[in-house]
Amino acid sequence: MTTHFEIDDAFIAEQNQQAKPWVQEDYDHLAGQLQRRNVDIEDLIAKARAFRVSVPSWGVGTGGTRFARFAGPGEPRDIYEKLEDCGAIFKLVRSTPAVSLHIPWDQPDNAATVRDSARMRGLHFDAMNSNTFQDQPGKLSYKFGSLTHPDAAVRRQAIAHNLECIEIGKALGSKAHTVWIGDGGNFPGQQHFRRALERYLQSMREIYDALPDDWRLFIEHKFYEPAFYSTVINDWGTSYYCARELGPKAFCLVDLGHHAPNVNIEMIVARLIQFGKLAGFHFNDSKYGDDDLDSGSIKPFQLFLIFNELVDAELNHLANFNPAYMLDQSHNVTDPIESLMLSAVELTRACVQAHLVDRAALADAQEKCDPLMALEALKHAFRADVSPILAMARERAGGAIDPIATYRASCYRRHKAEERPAKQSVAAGIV
Ligand code: RM4
Ligand code: MN
Ligand code: MN
Repeated sequence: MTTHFEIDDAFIAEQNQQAKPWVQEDYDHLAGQLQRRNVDIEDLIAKARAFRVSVPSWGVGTGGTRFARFAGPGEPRDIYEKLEDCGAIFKLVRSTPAVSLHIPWDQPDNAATVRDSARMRGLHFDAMNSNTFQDQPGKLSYKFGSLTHPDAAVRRQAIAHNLECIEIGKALGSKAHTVWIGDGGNFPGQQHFRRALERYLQSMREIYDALPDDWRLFIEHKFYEPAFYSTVINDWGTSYYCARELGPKAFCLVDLGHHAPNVNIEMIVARLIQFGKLAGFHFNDSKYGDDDLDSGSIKPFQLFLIFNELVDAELNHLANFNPAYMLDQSHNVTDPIESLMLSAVELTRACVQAHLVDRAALADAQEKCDPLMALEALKHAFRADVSPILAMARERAGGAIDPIATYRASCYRRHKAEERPAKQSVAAGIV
């Protein structure tokens, strides 16, 4: 039997020893600065330690574009190896204890074994994701749609697949199911808009009815791709309408890449919070479309503004506010483990910065119609470098002060390259 390389806690602690003195110095300095703002740095450490974001199983493999996929060494070849990589991420950053699975990409051969393999690493399962945007061998084609296909037999097949995902999720201990469909049209006239949406609701009702009482159903909208003219669940308004039609267990999931450029996403988030229908997020970043770039890499201020809404809702104890945080990224040119770790760190950063906002000053500026000071209240928090807080929070939780340096020093990827000889693959697209 091959032994599988793991990054052990002693190695992390040893690496931390080297970085600890400067972190402590920066931390002490920041603590003093924050004190002048009447902020206790330990409160922010607590916020950083409480932050959780789930890792997508599909994110640990190298992604790809429509043109090519450049596979990296030691890529995970099955769900167990994906869990190994998720375990390594969790060990180093400590904020990612849950994994979101995609079926059939992660079709478990044996649910109990998969569950044990996760548990062994301190991992559990977050929302399930169905896939009716790709054909499966021997099955009816989704070329012209799935849950909204004109042919009832295709719709039935797509519904059955979603029900199967829920069954798998039950066996794995998941509590939510995310539905994203690629259904739509490439040409004007191709699809009857109203009829397609009616069919969507009909199909989703069956999925909703199969949902256990303590589960939630997440509806994910996206304005284009793979359909390039129209999509059935194109925006948050349509998603909200459907969630309301379906019932109290249905919510709207916001994937940051699924909006037209320059759309005010933080405002969409605020609206969904206000209406008690925010499911949570697929975090990523983008410049042009559904680029699936690393969180915080392109528009860190937007990310901060989104967290500003989330923290505001949290502090106000709003009803139905329990967002699920997940990453949904495609790593084409980086080591996916490194990208996922940094993304988790960037999300924690935005969360901590948002907690730093002087909300009394912000409210005061808003009431006094003082836009400059309102912006300044936000910018003051956004400009703060909270890195020492993030590093210290990780270290106290047993993680790495510098996750990337520790990961590289461990030679994890080289070990995995030896353990996992690559399968021949020339496929484009996300794996
Ligand atoms: C879609 C959407 C879904 C994800 C697939 C792979 O654009 O973001 O959430 O599961 O991509
Ligand atoms: Mn997504
Ligand atoms: Mn997407």
